[in-house]
Amino acid sequence: MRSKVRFSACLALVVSLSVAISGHGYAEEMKHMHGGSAAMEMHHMHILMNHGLSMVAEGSNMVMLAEMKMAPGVDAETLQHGQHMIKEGKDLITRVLSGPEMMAMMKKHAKDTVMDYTHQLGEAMLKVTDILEKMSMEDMSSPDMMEMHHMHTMINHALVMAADGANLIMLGEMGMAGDIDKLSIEHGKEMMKDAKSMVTGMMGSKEMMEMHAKGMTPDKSPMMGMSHQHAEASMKVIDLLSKMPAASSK
Ligand SMILES: [Cu+2]
Repeated sequence: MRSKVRFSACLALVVSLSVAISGHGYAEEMKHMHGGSAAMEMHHMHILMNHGLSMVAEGSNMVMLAEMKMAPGVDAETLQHGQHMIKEGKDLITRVLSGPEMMAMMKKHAKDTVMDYTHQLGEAMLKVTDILEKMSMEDMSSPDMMEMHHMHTMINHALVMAADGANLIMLGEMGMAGDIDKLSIEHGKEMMKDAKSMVTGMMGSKEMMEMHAKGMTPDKSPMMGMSHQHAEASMKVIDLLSKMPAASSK
């Protein structure tokens, strides 16, 4: 009896030791489970890019908030932080798209559909970033300008929702956590749907139509023109995010 106990204790020690030692082996096994490392590695890149996009959107919202000049004590810092977020977010997206990890992946997987998708997504993200960088937030003088900037804030929020939604879908599709994966995927899809309807709702809103009727059409008002470019480019990103290939595909 005693030898049996000793034997099991010894076995437990051996098992736990080998688990600790074979961390690398576990990683290899995960790669195997997910049908090769390429898809998994690409999805981790997508998560980083999504984070970059969220940083840009949140940064832009902070810049607008600061330009609304409602809190003199903190506006300067808010503005600075917002601009910093936009820059860092953009740098992260660019870094993922053209860094050494991507270059190494390109050697083997340049022709994979996932790779093609990733670069389309990256391009669309950088387009929105470019628009937000160029958008002047300084003029909040009229109620119309204020209204437009509130719409930009909502559309930036839709970008964050879509990025979070895509992350939840990817996480669920990685199939690492059993039953809860299903909820993760479902909730991610809902976020994506809500993000889309937020953009279309905003662009087709009564307030937007009223501004157009007053003569502030995209061709006559530069800020309205910017607003429409921003919404269009954001919709492109959200659309691409909702078509993200499954975590197991190549
Ligand atoms: Cu408009």
